[in-house]
Amino acid sequence: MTLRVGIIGAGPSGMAQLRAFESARQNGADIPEIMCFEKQDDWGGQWNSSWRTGLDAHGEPVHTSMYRHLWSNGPKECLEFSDYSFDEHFGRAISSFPPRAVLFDYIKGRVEKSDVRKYVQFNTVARHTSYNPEAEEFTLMVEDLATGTTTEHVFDKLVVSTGHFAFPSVPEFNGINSFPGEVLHAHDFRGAERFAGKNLLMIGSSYSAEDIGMQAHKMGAASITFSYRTAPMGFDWPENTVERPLVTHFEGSTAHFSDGTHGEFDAVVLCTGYQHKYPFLPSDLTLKSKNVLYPANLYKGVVWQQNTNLFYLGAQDQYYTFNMFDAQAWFARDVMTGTIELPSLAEREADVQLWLERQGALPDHNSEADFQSDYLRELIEATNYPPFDLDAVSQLFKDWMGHKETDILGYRDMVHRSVVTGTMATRHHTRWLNAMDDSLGRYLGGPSQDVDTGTLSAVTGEFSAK
Ligand code: FAD
Ligand code: NA7
Repeated sequence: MTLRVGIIGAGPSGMAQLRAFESARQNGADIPEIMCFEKQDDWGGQWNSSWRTGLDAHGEPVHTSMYRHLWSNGPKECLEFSDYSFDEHFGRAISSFPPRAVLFDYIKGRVEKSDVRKYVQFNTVARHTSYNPEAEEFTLMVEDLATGTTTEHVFDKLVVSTGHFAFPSVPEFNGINSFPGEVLHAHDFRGAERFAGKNLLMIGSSYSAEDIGMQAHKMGAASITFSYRTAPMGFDWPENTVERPLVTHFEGSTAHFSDGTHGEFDAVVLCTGYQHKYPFLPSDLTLKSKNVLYPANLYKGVVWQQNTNLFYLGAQDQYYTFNMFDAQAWFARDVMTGTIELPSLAEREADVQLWLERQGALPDHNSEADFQSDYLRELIEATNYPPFDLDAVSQLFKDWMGHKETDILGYRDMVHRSVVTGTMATRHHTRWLNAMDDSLGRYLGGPSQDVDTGTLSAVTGEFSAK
């Protein structure tokens, strides 16, 4: 009987799984029966952004956490598909840090060129899964959100690619319930325009805090205060930005910090991360993890240890994104079809332990990038995913992190070289700080319509303010 594969979620990870099978088909292989379920009306996951917050038109939790004016927070050269380059998609060189719409266009371009959309049922949410160990089959119940009709499907292999940045982690702070201004989690942030002239408190010290804080600066916030739990980010912030240790409590619009300082704020954005949440899975198949580079219980970061018919894609914290999902999808495909034979549970456990020990000893961000590069190396070496120079990408990550240290507002103006095509990125026509139109047309269009009058960028010092 033909293998039956179910894929839940058609974000970049689910799209990678579809592409992996398509690539095998193009190489002459027989491929399984595939069904992919996507609760939104289009693919692209986080990149298929929405103005909505809370519940969507069907009463489902809104998935995306992306927002207006979101530009890539890492060089595009670090996430480039090795079988579909930026040059191939755009027909010319572009800059290294494109806005959301441009990256969305890129990931859609690859799958639109293959005939894989037919596998995806849109507006269809996974509701419930059970596993029959005797038959070695999953039964997945899905709901067609347009009609409310539920149906059951039986699969030999199940791929969970629903992402893990959609269900916010929202801690409690004493007195926050009487804070008179706006309090929101980063998941519900859609644009910083309304923070112009406001004093803003951001709790958290990772990517969301940094980016939303600097968006607010870009849009004219009066001041930005970051409150950290473990360690400050320590960038060379603009003058209106400070870092404080954790909030101890709120009194009205005043936040008190653990170093004894306090401040008055108009709005609070909780940039406190996300929960892994898989409400359609039984507890014995559910990944429970923090946002880490190597979640326990997944062999090669992909295969569920106690049931090797279950696969998770994109479940780790991400330096690499699109190309890592590819490496995982190619690996998962080959395990599913038997091309890769899995070792025993004890051997898999020993392998996971080695990675966990190494993860536990990572001293800094540079070693984290190397760690994830080595992880990709293992996956790619095991499959026929087109290899690319992972050491060179690791170096790109380190250059990027160095640029952020030098100039947190200017690192996106830097250019990097593709390891896939050797093409050097072009400088964008408008510096990030002054780019106020993040549309695809504007990005690909001509010279600046924006008044390019920002502060001189320390990284890209060659620009002169006009
Ligand atoms: P997602 O993109 O989250 O896609 C999961 C899909 O599963 C969604 O389409 C969702 O609708 C669907 N789904 C969920 N539950 C169900 C269900 N029960 N039934 C059916 N379908 C379901 N990465 C970068 O490379 N560069 C960036 O600049 C960048 N910025 C980011 C900014 C933010 C605010 C966030 C949150 C993430 C950012 N990322 C960035 C990382 C991003 O997570 C990845 O790029 C990528 O989107 C992950 O792909 P995924 O398919 O694993 O998950
Ligand atoms: P991350 O990277 O998971 O970071 C979460 C942050 O939230 C991190 O700084 C945490 O501090 C902080 N946090 C978590 N819980 C608390 C509490 N209770 N109090 C204070 N601070 C807390 O999530 P992001 O949203 O920044 O990034 C996720 C993705 O979105 C990422 O891939 C980006 O590309 C965009 P800690 O350091 O653990 O003390």
